[in-house]
Amino acid sequence: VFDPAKTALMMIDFQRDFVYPGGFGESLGNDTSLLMRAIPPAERVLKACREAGMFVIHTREGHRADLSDLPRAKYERGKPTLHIGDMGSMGRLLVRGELGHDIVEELYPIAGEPVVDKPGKGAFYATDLDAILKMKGLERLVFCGVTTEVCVQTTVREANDRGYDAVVLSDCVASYFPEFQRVALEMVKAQGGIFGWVSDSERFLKGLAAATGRATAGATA
Ligand code: C5J
Repeated sequence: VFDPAKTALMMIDFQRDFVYPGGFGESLGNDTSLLMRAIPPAERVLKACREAGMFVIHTREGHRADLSDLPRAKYERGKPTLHIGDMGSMGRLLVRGELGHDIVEELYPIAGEPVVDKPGKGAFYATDLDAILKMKGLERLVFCGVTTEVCVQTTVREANDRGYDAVVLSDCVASYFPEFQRVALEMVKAQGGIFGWVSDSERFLKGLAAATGRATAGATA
């Protein structure tokens, strides 16, 4: 049971650079097809949330064109064939304004949906996300996005530390590593939901339909 008026849908980093071949994710040696599986269920959730009038926020991981906000410690991570800022087939990897940095068509933001550009893994770090949520009176966050164990989980932890309830929709998040997908979700909900909990798109859509049905019934009663 939840109040859609106090709940935001968080769409984390559904960027071509992570999801499509030729982007940053593939440059790290990953198979991006595993990430593409999250798109259809996330699309259903996004559509339903829009219809219900829920607040939707999108995030994108990336950097300024001059890379002045890219720490050496991040630039040097992994053993990529290309680094952040290098030219790939969809433009410079993880650089704002490039094709690869932007969100896939199926989940593209519409007017009224803020896009939070973040330099880190967590969406609260060095962004105005907390201010937006507080301004809108939002207390609960529903998570879709990629990747489960990196930017999604980091943001869920940050959210809980800041006093937000967080639920992750298991089929709407994805990892390049099936084992990480499983354990990342286990971690969230272990110990009675140590920093969040886990649901899936079907259960969420049922809950949303019930909540909006109740709201409509209340309004017409
Ligand atoms: C990664 C992300 N995996 N959005 N970023 O580097 O999870």
